[in-house]
Amino acid sequence: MEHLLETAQKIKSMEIRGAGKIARAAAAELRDYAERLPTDEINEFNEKMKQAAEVLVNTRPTAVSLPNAVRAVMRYRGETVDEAKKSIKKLADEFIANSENAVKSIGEMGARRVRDGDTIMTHCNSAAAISIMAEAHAQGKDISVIATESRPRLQGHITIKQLDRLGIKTTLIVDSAVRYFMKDVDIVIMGADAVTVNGSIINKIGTSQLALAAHEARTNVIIAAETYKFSPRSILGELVEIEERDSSEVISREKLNEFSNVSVRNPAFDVTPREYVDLICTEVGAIPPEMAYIIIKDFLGWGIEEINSNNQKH
Ligand code: RUB
Repeated sequence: MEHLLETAQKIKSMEIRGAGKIARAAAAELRDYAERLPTDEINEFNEKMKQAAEVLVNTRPTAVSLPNAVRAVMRYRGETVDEAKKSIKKLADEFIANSENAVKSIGEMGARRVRDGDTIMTHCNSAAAISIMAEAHAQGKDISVIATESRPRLQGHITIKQLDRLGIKTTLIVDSAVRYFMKDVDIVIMGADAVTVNGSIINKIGTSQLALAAHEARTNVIIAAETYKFSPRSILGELVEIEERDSSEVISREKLNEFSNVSVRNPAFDVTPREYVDLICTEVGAIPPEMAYIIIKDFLGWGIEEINSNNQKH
């Protein structure tokens, strides 16, 4: 359990972060955990796997990719521990490979929407969104990017580092400057932690503000999201839980203690309504947000009964 708890801690503390990476890390951890389990008794093995799955799912509440990845691996079958381990390995490896391919396909599809000379605005750090920018740049399109800092955890610094390595001209701005610069922007490209059945996008706090500014300026907003970021449980009417993180990410405890009447709120994500989103780029096609239901029903491969009987969140 020790290694599994370490991985869980890395996800909690955001050493491993970003919805896609979290999902792949969880799938890999379940596979390796199963491999290490010493028992030959299948019931005990299954029980231990269930506990491990629960530990991983409970690390961060918002990225639906996490329970979806865990679910994909926990569909394993086996009469014996050996069979179960083989099945888990196959499912986890498949999930990871599909996920990596999905990010690549999204890049290829999304790059078609980027024109030569475009200025792109992005928020936070999304591998799927960056895949689009990287592909457009690789195709020889002369693009530049405006990247927000993404307070409080400054994931924008990861983004500018990655774009710089790719040789893409990038401008770093503070989050509150998005509307100021919107007039210079041709297209907004961001990622998602979750997409609900009504086409709402859950992504890093500030995403909805940026989308609102883009909507006002009639600038297109593209969301890059693999199908495993769509929330099956939203079909049942459930809302995606928005993670609220510690106040120390915003202001030091010491500073906060100087005040008597001040509290801090630190939601990590917000919800962008579908009206502000032009297109969601998934690996199975670029869709209008109104079509989220089809992705959940036809591509995620979950039956309603299965969703209903699953007690895990999302
Ligand atoms: C990351 C974030 C990213 C999405 C998509 O939040 O909001 O935009 O997870 O990322 P955090 P990707 O840093 O809190 O995990 O496309 O890499 O899956």
